[in-house]
Amino acid sequence: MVENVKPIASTWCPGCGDFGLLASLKKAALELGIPAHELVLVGGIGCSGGIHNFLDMNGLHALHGRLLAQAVGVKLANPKLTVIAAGGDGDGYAIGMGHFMHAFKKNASILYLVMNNETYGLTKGQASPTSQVGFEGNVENPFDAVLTALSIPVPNFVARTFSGDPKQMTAVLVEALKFNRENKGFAFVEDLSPCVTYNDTFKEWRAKVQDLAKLPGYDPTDRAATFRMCLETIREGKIPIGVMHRPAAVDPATSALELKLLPDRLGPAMAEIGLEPNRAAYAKLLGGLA
Ligand SMILES: Cc1ncc(C[n+]2csc(CCOP(=O)(O)OP(=O)(O)O)c2C)c(N)n1
Ligand code: SF4
Ligand SMILES: [Mg+2]
Repeated sequence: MVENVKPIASTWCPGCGDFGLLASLKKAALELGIPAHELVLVGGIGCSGGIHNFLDMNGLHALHGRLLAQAVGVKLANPKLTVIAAGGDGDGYAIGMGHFMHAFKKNASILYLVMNNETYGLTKGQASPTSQVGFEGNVENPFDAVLTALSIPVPNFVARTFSGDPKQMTAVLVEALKFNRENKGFAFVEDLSPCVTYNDTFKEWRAKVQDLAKLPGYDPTDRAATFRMCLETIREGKIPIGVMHRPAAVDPATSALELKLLPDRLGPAMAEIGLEPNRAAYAKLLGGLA
């Protein structure tokens, strides 16, 4: 008999920003009525990546910085699944940076959630690529993932949320999951999720976040205009949040990459391997082992 091994009780510190994302993700999945067996969460390595252990859905821990490759693999194997990759700023923007950039180009219909706390929480608070100058001796300027995402002209979904604003976060996650389930392409959501133990930015971020939807001229279908709005908001000492890009129209048959999840492609997990040409390929493979 296979025993249920999860969800387990959370191992996060009380007050960790990641709890906000966990709660909003559950609400969004419930609101869309997504059955648990249709959901897969591929977690990165870090406090954030442990999120799949606390959810009653299929999940796995990927290698550090490699969760996107594994999440795209899961989606290709069975395109009917709703696949979420979730990890930290260290996982995604340091060791995983190469995969991060290419995920936008590939444009597979998965949701990538990054819990950005501007530090390596799990390994006890070292500087990460998003750390401010001066944090733990950091002398480099912080990396801005949303600006980078906006610079890649693909009809994808890009947003930033804040763990201190669960209402906005749930609305964004509902939209992102819908985008994926309609096979429209890659959805990237960065959540500002403070690490209360090593870098407690809750108060500072609450005072600084600026929902772009509240500014005049906001149009998330206009990538260049949103990019400029982000830069201006940053120049004013604020942190832009909200939906940063939402394509005006998407043709699912042509938008997603070469790894296109075309309606007539089943994916290996769904294919009948007893039929040609799979039978011949399988026999050849077995022959090679003889
Ligand atoms: C290949 C490899 N290198 C380094 C580590 C050590 N390590 C574990 S988690 C982590 C970074 C965690 O930071 P982040 O991704 O921001 O997650 P957080 O804990 O902040 O949620 C590092 C460097 C590792 N596990 N594997
Ligand atoms: S160390 Fe930081 S990121 Fe990790 S669980 Fe604790 S508060 Fe959250
Ligand atoms: Mg982190």
